[in-house]
This record gives sequence, structure tokens and C-alpha cells, in this order.
Amino acid sequence: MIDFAPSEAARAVEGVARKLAAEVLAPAAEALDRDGGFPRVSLEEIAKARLLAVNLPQELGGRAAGVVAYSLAITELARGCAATTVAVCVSNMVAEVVNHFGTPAQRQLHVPQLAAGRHVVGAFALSEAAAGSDAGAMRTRARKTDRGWVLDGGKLWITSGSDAGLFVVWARTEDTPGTRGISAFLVPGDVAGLGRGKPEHKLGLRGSTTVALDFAGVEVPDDALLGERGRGFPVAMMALDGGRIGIASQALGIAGGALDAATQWARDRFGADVPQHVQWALADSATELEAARLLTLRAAWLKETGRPFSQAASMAKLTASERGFAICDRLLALMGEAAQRRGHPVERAFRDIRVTMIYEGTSEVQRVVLSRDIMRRFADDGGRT
Ligand code: COS
Repeated sequence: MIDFAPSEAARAVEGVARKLAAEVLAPAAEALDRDGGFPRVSLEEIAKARLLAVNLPQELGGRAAGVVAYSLAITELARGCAATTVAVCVSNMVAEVVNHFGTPAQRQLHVPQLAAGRHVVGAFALSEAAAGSDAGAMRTRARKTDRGWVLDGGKLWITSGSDAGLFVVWARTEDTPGTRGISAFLVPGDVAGLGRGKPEHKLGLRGSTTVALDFAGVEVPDDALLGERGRGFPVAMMALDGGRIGIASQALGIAGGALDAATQWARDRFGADVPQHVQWALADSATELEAARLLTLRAAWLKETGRPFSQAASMAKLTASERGFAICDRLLALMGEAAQRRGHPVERAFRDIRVTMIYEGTSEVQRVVLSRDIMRRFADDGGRT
């Protein structure tokens, strides 16, 4: 049997997110996009609703609501404000990675703080100037000392980097080149020697701060090491597999919000007599959105039920981001002048959604992941894909 209906519990979490999006995020979204900044107040409300730890155990302050509920919640939040939502996505991802790979002490120390918003949010520090898609090319180093580790180097494009209270930082701990010899560390935001750059001026998600980080002799204790020494790269990859479900969900919300706005416009402008080209644009958009939603919820369900989900997450992100962008582009063209004004919901959606094809693995990276899997399955399964 295939059951496409999310559970009542997941729907309840979705309802909480929908209310927050309408009452807290959406009213602040236009000004946040115009003026930039960091959505601290909205994030406090999101933390109170325990949406910074949707898929984390209750005893650590989470909702234990599962991955489908998480996806539904992120989609709703992104309808209200995509910029605030990416901070929520990354913080959930950081909480999950600490919960999954951390020692009991690391879990106890950090997950409740992330869940309650006492760290403000968590941040994921992987990318560098010469290590974006090729994450294994990173140069930041962590040197072992008697007292722990000393980090030197720099990270780039770190979401929420201006305000985050906890960073997961990847650094090279061994001389082995490539993806082996990288370790992950839990680094508090107030540690000495950590420099945070000014937020980048970006096309979209202007209310999400994206900064460079500088590590100049940052000392952390031995128990800052997350997971096994030298095995940090798979930690990043597994975290990103889950993260991609979040970004797919965010893209669904952004494109869904644009479709809402375009449908309202069509009703106001044409009443009951909607011209055929408008009907087609709305119908194609809704159909593509639904296809992306099914892929996304399937990836969420696979993860929730403990099945392999890496490929499903890549398919979901690839489809939701690319189809979502095409939907925003189509609706912008359809509405013409009406949607060109800076800050119009469709104009903002068009700018905001573009980065969903870039961060947490570009579309090209998703295609690399997927094509490797196709080749592997073809070889393993007697010439069937
Ligand atoms: N889950 C668990 N382990 C994984 C994994 C996954 N999804 N993907 C790779 N690994 C493991 C591999 O099994 C391998 O382990 P061993 O050291 O035991 O052999 C190791 O990680 C290296 O994997 P691989 O050889 O595939 O590494 P590549 O350098 O070829 O990785 C891609 C290539 C492009 C897939 C990778 O660099 C990537 O995902 N880049 C994008 C990074 C990204 O999303 N950045 C955004 C940052 S946040 S905005």
C-alpha cells in the first residue's frame, strides 16, 4: 500500500509553522529584504515553537516530530520569509549532526541550547575560497596540541555567520590530501581568535547573513572534536544529504508563495474569465510544484523510516530548486509590470529562490551524486538503471 497522507502529528507541526509564517515571518519579510539584517526576533518565536529542533529527541528539547513534519514546516515558513527559513534549516541540520555524531556529553551540551535558541542558531562552516563544490580541497587546518586543537584558516559563505552561537567547522587534521584527513569541530561563537566578516550584499535572501570567517589560532579543547578524527568528510556529506531535504522544502515554499501571489493577481485582474495563457501558466506551475513536492516528501519519508535517502534527497533538491526557479521566472513574465516592482512577492521569490540551486550542493553537484548512483546501480543490477 502507498499512503500519500502525512500523519496528523506532522500536519499539526505544519499548522504551527503556517501560523508563525503568517503572523511573524511574512509581516517582517519585505522590510528584511529591503534593509538586510538578521531576523533575531522571528527566530526567537521559531525557537519557542520548537521549530529549531523538529527532528530532535524530546529529552533534548526537540519536537521528535520526524522528517516529513520538518519538510512540511520548512515549506510553510518559507512561504512567509525565505531568508529567515534558511537560518532555521541550517540550525536544524547542525542540531541533527551533533545529535547523530556527538558524544552523549556533546549532545547534552549543545542540542538543548540549539533547540531553545540559546545559541541563537547553529552554523555550518565547510566552504572555503578554493573549496566550494570540491569540499575536499579545504585548507583550514587544525593542529593538535597538549591542550586540544588550534584552528587556522578561513571559511566563506557561512549562513547566519554573523550571529550564530555554535559553528560546526571542518578542518584538515592529517597530511593526507583530499577528503581523508578532515575532521569536524564544534566551535562556540565567542571563542578567541574567530573573526566574522561583514554580511555579503546578495541578490536574494537578503535577510540571511552570509559571512566569511577567519580562524587565527582558535583554541578548542579535545572534546570539541565531533565524530572520529580524520573522518569528518563523511559527516559533512551525511549532514548535507539531510540538509538537501530542507532546501528542497524551502524551494517549494518560495515557489508556492509566488504561485499564491500570481493566482491572487489573476483573480483580481480577470475575475472568472481567466485567459487561456494565464490558465496554462498556473496549471503548469501547480503541476511542477506537486511533482517536486512528491519527490521531497518521499526523500523525507525515506530518511524518517531509516532507509537510504541520499539519492532521493538529491533528486528532490534538484527538482524543487530548478522547477521552483522556472515557476518564479514564468510567473514574473506572466504578471509583467505588476510583479517587477522591487519587493513585490513574486520579484522577491525570483531573487530568493535562485540560491537554492547553489547552496548545500549546486545542481551540478546533485547531478554528480545522481549519475554516480545510476552507474553503480547499472553495474550492480545487470544493466538496469
Ligand atoms: N554519505 C556518507 N558518506 C559519503 C557520502 C554520503 N552521502 N558521500 C560521500 N561519502 C564518503 C565516501 O564514502 C568517501 O568515504 P571514504 O573516505 O571512506 O572512501 C568520502 O566521503 C569521500 O567521498 P567521494 O570520494 O565521493 O568525495 P568527492 O570528493 O568525490 O565528493 C562531491 C564529491 C561533489 C559529492 C562532494 O564534494 C560534495 O557533495 N560537494 C558539495 C559540497 C556542498 O554541498 N557544499 C555546500 C556547503 S553548505 S552551503
